[in-house]
Amino acid sequence: MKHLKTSVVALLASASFATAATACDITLKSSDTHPEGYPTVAAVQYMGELLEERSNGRICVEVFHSAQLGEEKDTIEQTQLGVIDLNRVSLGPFNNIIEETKVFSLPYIFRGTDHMHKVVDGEVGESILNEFSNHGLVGLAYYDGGSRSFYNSKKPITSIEDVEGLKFRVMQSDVFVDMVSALGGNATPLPYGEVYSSIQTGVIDGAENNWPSFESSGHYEVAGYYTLDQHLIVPEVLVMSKKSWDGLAPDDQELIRDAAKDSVPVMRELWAAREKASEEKVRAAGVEIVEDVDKTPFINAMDPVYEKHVKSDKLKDLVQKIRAVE
Ligand code: GTR
Repeated sequence: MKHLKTSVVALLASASFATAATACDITLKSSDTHPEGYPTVAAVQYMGELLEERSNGRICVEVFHSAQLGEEKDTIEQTQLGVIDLNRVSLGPFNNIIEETKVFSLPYIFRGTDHMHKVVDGEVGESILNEFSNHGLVGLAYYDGGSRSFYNSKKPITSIEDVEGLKFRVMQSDVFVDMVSALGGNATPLPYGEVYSSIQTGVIDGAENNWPSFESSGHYEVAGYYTLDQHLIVPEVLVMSKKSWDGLAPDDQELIRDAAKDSVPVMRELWAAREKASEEKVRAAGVEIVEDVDKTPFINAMDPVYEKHVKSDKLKDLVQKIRAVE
């Protein structure tokens, strides 16, 4: 723990290392939709620091934050093509590409953060990371993505009945479209970067996300009602282009894998701190928070989503294994 704290402090103190990337033999270009300072961005920068140190300055990572390289769906394609080397994304946008990732996008599949950590750190997590290699990618590590809940500009959602007829943006995955439909709402899959203006102009009534994203995106400025129904805990994932990966020596591949894994505990610590800070900021801004919503009707409404998306024996087995993790 002491070691961890020191690492985080070191990371925060060395904000300029990304610019040093130009001196390296290999500079891995990494994408993230979030701004500088967001835990996912800081974690990949930290991974880059480890890599640079352990390769004696040969391998560096340059993080292009704030969607500079594009929206997630497009950057995933670019990563498969080898134009982008590393990509930190939600697992959600992979659902339509890699079937197995759907199990981590099922509403209420995880009982909480501890359960999610145990699952992604265990056999199921490893097996899903391995699936990426059949799709031009290498799965390196899971990061935290908190619990996602609904927010909107119209009214407080105090029960499932309030969802009826509301228009929500979801990430680009059929699982989330069906999830909102099952609750009686209407879902529109949209890129993250279009959500703010879409709420502002009334194209949609709201969206759903965790505290840090709700805050850092500024969505709380245009959607003043947030209901903590916590329907999703979708892990984030750090992937590498298989094209870039295959061009590296096995020893360097190992360095990358290890640096990615070693960034996970640091990320979890940064995440926990940012969740608190974002919550404070949103509350201070006067957003109306519904905390005590009865989740049971939300959970019960999800049966059709499971029926539709958990069809094959493989997915059924994965769901069973996730549930069995204590
Ligand atoms: C965030 C996640 C992003 C992105 C975004 C979204 O929580 O960190 O990777 O997926 O949600 O809703 O598009």
